[in-house]
This record gives sequence, structure tokens and C-alpha cells, in this order.
Amino acid sequence: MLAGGKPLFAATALTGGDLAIGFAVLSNGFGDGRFTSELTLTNHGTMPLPPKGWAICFNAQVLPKADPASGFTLAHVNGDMARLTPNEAFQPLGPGETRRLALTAESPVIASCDAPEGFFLVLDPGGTAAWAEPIGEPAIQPFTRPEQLSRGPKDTVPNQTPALTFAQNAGLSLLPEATVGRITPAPAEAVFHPGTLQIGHKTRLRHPPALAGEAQLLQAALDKLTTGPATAGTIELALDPGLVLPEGIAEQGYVLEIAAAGIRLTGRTPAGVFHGIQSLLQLVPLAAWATKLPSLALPYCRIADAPLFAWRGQHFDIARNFSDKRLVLRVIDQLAFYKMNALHLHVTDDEGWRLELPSLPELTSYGSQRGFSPGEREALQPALGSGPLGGTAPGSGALSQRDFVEILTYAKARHIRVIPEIDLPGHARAAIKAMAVRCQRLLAAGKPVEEAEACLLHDPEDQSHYESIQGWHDNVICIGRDSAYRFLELVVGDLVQTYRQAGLTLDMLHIGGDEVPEGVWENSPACRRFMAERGLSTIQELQAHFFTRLGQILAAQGVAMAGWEQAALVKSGGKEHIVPPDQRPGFTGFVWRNLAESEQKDMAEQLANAGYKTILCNADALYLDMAYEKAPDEIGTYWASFVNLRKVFDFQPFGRGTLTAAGRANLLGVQGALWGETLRSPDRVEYLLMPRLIAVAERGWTPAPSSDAREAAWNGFANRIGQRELPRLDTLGVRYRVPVPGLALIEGAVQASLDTPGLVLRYTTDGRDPDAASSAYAEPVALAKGQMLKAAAFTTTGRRGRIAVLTA
Ligand code: TNX
Repeated sequence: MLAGGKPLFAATALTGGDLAIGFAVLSNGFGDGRFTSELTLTNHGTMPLPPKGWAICFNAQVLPKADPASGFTLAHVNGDMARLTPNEAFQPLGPGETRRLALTAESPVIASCDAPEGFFLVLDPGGTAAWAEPIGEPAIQPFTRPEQLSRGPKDTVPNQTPALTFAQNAGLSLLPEATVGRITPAPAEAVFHPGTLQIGHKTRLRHPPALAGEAQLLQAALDKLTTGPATAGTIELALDPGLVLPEGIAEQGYVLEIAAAGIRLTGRTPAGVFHGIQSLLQLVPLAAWATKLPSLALPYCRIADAPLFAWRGQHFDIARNFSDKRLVLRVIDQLAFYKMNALHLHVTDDEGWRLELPSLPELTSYGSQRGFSPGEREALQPALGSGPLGGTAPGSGALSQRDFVEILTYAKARHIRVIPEIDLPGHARAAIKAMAVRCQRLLAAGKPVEEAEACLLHDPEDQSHYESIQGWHDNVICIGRDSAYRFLELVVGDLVQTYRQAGLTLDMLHIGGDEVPEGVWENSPACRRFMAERGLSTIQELQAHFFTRLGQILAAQGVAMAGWEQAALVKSGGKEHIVPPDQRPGFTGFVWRNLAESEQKDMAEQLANAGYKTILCNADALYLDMAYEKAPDEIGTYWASFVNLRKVFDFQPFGRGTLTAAGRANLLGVQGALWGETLRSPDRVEYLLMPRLIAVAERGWTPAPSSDAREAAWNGFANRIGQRELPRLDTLGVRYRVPVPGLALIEGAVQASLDTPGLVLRYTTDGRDPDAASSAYAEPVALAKGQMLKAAAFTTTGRRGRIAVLTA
């Protein structure tokens, strides 16, 4: 039974609601060098917590340990799940009592986002009638002391303080509105002339048949921005294969001319025209986005523009936590508006399979569901704080085939290609479990074993021991079974069909290939037999066989293989080596590991120089699941870096100078990545994406400024974001991250700043939190010794960002 449905007889009157959990970090490696924290368990019920018959489960990115002498046994279940059970030393916990439990861990916790989450009570845990009830989220003690806020004595990254933010913003100033760039990403050439052209939504729009789709989208946009009548001039969309454009990817460029006679927008291709339409819409007065205007005054201008890179992508993990169709379409809108053209949808992982495929219904009927169910009979175990209850997002959910076709069609109209990622052979637990359920169903229906096991993804006799980075010990497909390849054929076949339904061709599949743990396959009889039959002598050869065969399955359907860089690497002698590109024909590498001081610090350059088509997904600059700042209230992770807006803006696509000319030609482009571990709500998705996504778009379209022009370029970009893009996003209800003010006390007066000048900053000096009625900051505020100033940024819709505090 899936959690929630209580059995008729209750083993005890204890309920999840009777319990409350608290969590506090004590020290991250200071003093004795240990990482220590504390859980508190409070019994708010009317009866004592008994010495046995229950357990408490939760998820944690940093898995803790407890001393059994504490009265609790704390065990790692699998993945990010831990289970706390009372042991012989447990003393019953009476009503109203609180018990403290000391924890240790192997790594630090410096933000609320890392705290254990998704607590639930399991009653009769070993029994067949086990059931679970949510307890909920812990009350997290604030992180205030240095040993809570830092990752240890060697952590050199300063904590974000108002003073640090102020220093970081030193080069920024509010630019006069007229000098703020109107088009983002910044165009190659833009010349404005005095005067404006008035257009309305009935202004005549002319276009050749090949641009019907683009014209329709432009018309729909104009309908939303103006009520106005037809005007004298016309808007003309045109194709011209010989169009002369500035340096860049000409096939995606455009020329937009606005003059008294009307608008002429020309591209070499429909994609180019579509990009020009986005520029045109950005020239519409900002006020029209909030309320329709009678007519739109567009500045006379000539914009000639082409992107730096052909590929400007965004990866979106909807597997760890499920994001639904509505949200995916919203993200596509943003990609389109900033002229990005690839959406890499990560639809499968250990914690869920999120895309319905007709040939293998269990992938979603089972594999998209998380919840408490003894033996995981009916759902995958709770993960990432999803709790025991099944059936609801973000733990459970999937895109139906229809949803996916709608996404593909919507993206196609906006010149965005969707690259699905089926993560293989690691990160595949949801598929493995789902295929085991399928096998059971077929056996129960009386099918012969061979048929039932036709798509089985694990070796039931496997004795190998491994643990993935995310703590799973059963998340890698057994690639020594023919059934694994049968499974892949069905998946690829279904994907090909789905794309066809959308009038598209699946031309690239991202097969993951990342993070296959050491030790896998080593003690699998199936792998041993499979290797002997094929003369494969090492695990590396087995893995190479897998990628080659997968490549063949894809090639047979006309699909090119793409993957994380690990799929183009082979380990030998404890090192990774690049597989010669002729062994991975047509492979495109998505490179994420670029961490300084590691052997992979220039992996993208190495791969591109070796002859692979390469897409830059640098973890320390383009991973948008990283927290913006080192601050305990920021959501997101930080294993690669903290990534603020400037960090993305400053990204240097051409690396540290090791690219050869051929390597440079192999760099297809840049891509942001949004991994899903912390995406527990649509708000979080938009918070992490926006506004950093716009900086990814800028780096993909506009050549990075030279070092002497960088400060001015950053100020220009920051003003475009603060004065134009964020107010526009407000009109669309996009819940972007509102910046936190920088504050500094200079000669007795407080100065305040934002990383995106233009938003309203309000403050108080009476200790109250700033609100819409608080004074707007315009000039330094004198502060007496001991007096406190609180400041926060407000969006145009009155949404408040985090509060910064300074005491004189
Ligand atoms: C690494 S980058 C992963 C993902 C995680 C991500 C979190 C890569 C190919 N694998 O599985 O979600 O880090 O930032």
C-alpha cells in the first residue's frame, strides 16, 4: 500500500503529527575537525514514544551518522535516505519531552537547503503492514556562528555580507535610462536615429508563406501589447539567403530596420527572422508589457546581428524533482525571448523517469512515482525530501506523450531544439526498478521467463558493491545482458516516433554517461558470461562495448549520440583518456568538469582539440543549480562554486588559451545547466534560472568583452537587467531572484547598492523590516552609533528580496 492509506487496525495511536524535528549545525570541521550537527525530536502527542515499533526516515544531501549509545541506530538506506530507529539504549520519550541526538558527517552543511528534509514516521517498519505518515520539515536553527557559516578552517570563500556585496558592486552605477542597451543579448551592431515609428496590433504585417509561423507569433505578441489601430507603415518579414551580416553564425542572424515607412526584418533563415522578432519586441516601450498601450512607439534604427555560437542551450532536470509541462513551456518562453535555441531536457535519473513511452508503460506508471511503500512495491522510495505520500509533484509525476509532443511543437515554433537526455548506464535506478516491476507483471500474467525478462536491466545474481556519488548502490544498468540493449532499442524507437508525431526528426539523443561508480559490474555473473562470449577482458572494454552498441542502435534510427564528457573517456592506469573520436562517430560532448587545479580543468578544450564537437557546460560558471552566494538562506548547491550573475557574465568560452584552431571550430556553444535536486517548487526553478539564464544567453550570443572593457560591459549588462529585463519579467509573473543589497558605512552614512541597478531599494532605521511604505533609498543615510539600517530591494510588483542589515 502506498503511504497515506492507513490500515484498518492501528498498531499504536502514534501519528506523524505528534512529532516535531529540529536541526542545528554545530560545527563544520572547526576545533576537533569533525562535522557535527544535532537533531531534536519532540513528542507533542499524549502518549510516550515507545521503545520499538517505529522508525523515522528522512532524506539528506549530507548523510549523517549517530552513535548507537545515543539510543538510536542511524542507517543509510539507499540514495539520500536515512533511517533512524530506537535501539536497546533508547529511553521512551514522554509527552512534551525533547530528545537531542548528536550527529556527525563527512562534509559540511552551511545552508538551510542542505539540512535533512522530508521526515516521516514509519510504524511497524519491518512488518508487512508497515505504513508511514509525514512529520514534515525540521525547524532549522539559524546559521550565525562562523563554524556554522563556513565549510571549515580551510574554506577561503568569504561569507556573503552586505559589506562584501557593496564591494562587489563598486563598479556599478545607475545609468540614465536613455543610455541603457535595449536589446539583450547585446546585438553585434545597433544604430539608433532620432524619431519613432508608431505601430498598433492592426498594423499590416506582410510575410512570405515560409514565415507564416514567425508572423503568427509576432502578431500574437503585438496583440498583447497594444490595442491600437492599423497605422500607415507596414511590418515586413523577409528571407534573403544572401543577406550581409556582421561576423557570427549568419544562418541565425537578422537585419531589423525601423524607419518612417515601416519595419523591415530580414533573415537568411526563419530562425534569423525569429531572433529579429525578439529584438523588435524588446524595442517596444516597457510600459506596454504591464498594460496595453494604444500604440507602440518604436525607435528608428538599424540592427544587424548574428550570434557568436550556433548552440545556446539550457539544460533542465525535471527528473530529480518533477517540473510539469506548464513550467517547461514557461522556461521555453524565456529561452526564446533571449534567443536561445536548445533545451536539454534531463527526463530520467535515479529518482524518477518523467517521460511516458508507449512501449514500456512501467517507466512512468511505476518509475515516475515516489512514496513510501514496503519493499518499494508500488513506488520508488522517497528522495530529496519528497516525503511518504505518493502521487504528487515534485516527487511524483511525468510528462505524458501528449505533453511531450506539445513541448516539442511549442519549442519548434520558437526555433528551439529539444534534446532529451536518457541518462545511461548510471543514474538509471528508476528505469531499473520499473523494468523489474514490468518483469513481475509479465510473470504474474503467465508469460514465459524469457519474455518477462526481455527488458530487465539488472542482474539478479550481481554481487558487485558500489556506491554512486548520490549514495545509490543499485543505480547502474547491467550492460552485460542483451535485455539492456532490447530496452534501449524500444526507448529510442519510441522517442523517434514521438518526435515524428510533432513533425520533427529526433536527430540527437543525450545518453548521459556520467558518474558510473567504481566497482560496478565486477561481480556480476551475467557480465562475466557476456564478456567471455565476446572476448572482452576488462570492465573498461565492457563499457566501451556498451557505448559502441548504443551508438549503433542510435545510428540505425538516424540519431546522433551526445553525452557528458565521460562517455568519450576511458579509464586506464587510474587516469582518464580521451577515446579516439572515430570510436564515437558523430558524438557531441557536453563538458561540465572544468574545476581549477584538477586534471579536467581544460577538459572542454581537450575534447574539442581531439576532434569532438563540444558544448560548454562548465560547472563553476554555467551550473545554475549552484547557489548565487555563500549565504545560509540561498537555495542551491555549491560543490563546484557559488555562481552569482557576474560569474556567468564573466564566463570566458574560449578558456585559458589551450584551444587549437580546429578545437575552436569544434566548440558549438554554451549551455546553462539546472540540476533538479533542490527544485522543489516552480518558484525555485525560476529563482535559480532568472536572471542568470540571461547571462548565459549573452555569453552564447555576444562575444565576451575584452578585459579592459569588462567593467563597463558588466555595468551595461547589469543595468539592462535591472532597468529593463527584471521589470519585464515582473509583468509575466516570473519569480526571479531579487538581489540582496550591498551596504557600507562611509563617514557615518550608509550607502547601498544592487548588482542590478534599477530596482527600488527601501530601508528602515527603526528596526522594522522594510515594506512598500518604507523610504526609498536615494542618497547616503546618516546613522548614529549603534543604530541599525535594514534594506531590501523591491520589484515593480512589490515583491521583496532578502533583507540586508547594517549596524553603525
Ligand atoms: C553532477 S554534472 C551531476 C548531476 C548532479 C549535479 C548537481 C553531471 C553530469 N552529473 O547528477 O545533479 O552534479 O550539481
